Amino acid sequence: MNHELYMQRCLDLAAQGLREAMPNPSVGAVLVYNGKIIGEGHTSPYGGPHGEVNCVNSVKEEDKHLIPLSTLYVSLEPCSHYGKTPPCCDLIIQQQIKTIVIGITDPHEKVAGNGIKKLKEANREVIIGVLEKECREFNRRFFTFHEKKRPYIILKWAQTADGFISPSQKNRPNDGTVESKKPVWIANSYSRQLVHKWRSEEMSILAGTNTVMDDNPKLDVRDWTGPNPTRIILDRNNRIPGSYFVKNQKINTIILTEKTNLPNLGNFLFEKIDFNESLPRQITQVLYQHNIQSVIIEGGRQTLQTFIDYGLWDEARVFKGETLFHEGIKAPVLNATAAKRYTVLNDELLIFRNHD
Ligand code: AOF
Ligand code: ZN
Repeated sequence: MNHELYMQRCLDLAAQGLREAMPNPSVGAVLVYNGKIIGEGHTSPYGGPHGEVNCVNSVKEEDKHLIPLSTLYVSLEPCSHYGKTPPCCDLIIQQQIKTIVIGITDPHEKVAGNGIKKLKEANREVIIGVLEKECREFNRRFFTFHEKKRPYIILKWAQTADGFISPSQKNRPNDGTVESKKPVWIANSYSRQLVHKWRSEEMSILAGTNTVMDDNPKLDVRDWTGPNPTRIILDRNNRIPGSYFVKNQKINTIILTEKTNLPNLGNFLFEKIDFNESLPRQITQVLYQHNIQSVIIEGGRQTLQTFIDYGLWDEARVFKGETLFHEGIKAPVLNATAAKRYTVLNDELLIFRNHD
């Protein structure tokens, strides 16, 4: 049996809709009759039909009679509950599909094995755990969110060859005006474009007050296509000026502050947290409440280091450029061994994973 081959096809299909499906998982499904794929699909953008539904609907009229004789491959346990859509299990049972091969069980508390139970109770053959590791890795944001009750956390920074993430203030081309806050680049333009791709893949992006004050970043997706992540900004005393890019109200933004009674304006929200208490837990709790499944943290040093010290991170993506700053703000210290090492033109890119 080519279980792994068809499950891989499910994952390839799911990859076409990962970001759009969030905060739902993206799930691929394939119907195979006698060694031939007669239908395939993946989860539609959030709120739309699930992968199994799209797969069944894709079968040509002349092949419809083959559905009950086919094996259904699906990269996540079919759902058993009424959410925004009816249960996929009911569809599978109604379509008389006899064999279902599942990548991994769904961690969502409303499903969590109930889909498999329902199929077995209907006397269907259920095979579980084909490419399980790969299926978990693919929807790792969704799994982390449901299993750990927090978003998937990605740390990102670029450091110079001598270990700095920004130059000392006196070497910055900055006279205090917004326009003059020109970035001092460490990574090359290809690495920078990759960062925009990464931003388009996550539900939110976080930056601390100092980074916003020093760099006036836009924190949007410009050099890639895809949605802007929700901007999460730390602004304890509400001191970021209204003229700064993060105060532009077109992009969904959550400002974490200590001030009370700040008015929410459309897609611009204020959330109060206690800055005298440890921040990572409180930040991830706010994100959890907003159903935000992932966050990419782009600085500054203090914010990144706090999450590292707290052990609250899943991936760290670190660029090492060729530039030297000699002095400035030191790069965060990460006690982890490099999992993967790449080169992006002349930059080195290290991707660390935190296995807690
Ligand atoms: C599936 N196939 O393609 C996906 C599933 O609100 P709903 O109806 O969209 O349901 C969302 C939940 O369903 C989600 O949290 C997860 O447990 C499951 N997602 N299940 O059978 C799919 N995307
Ligand atoms: Zn479903």
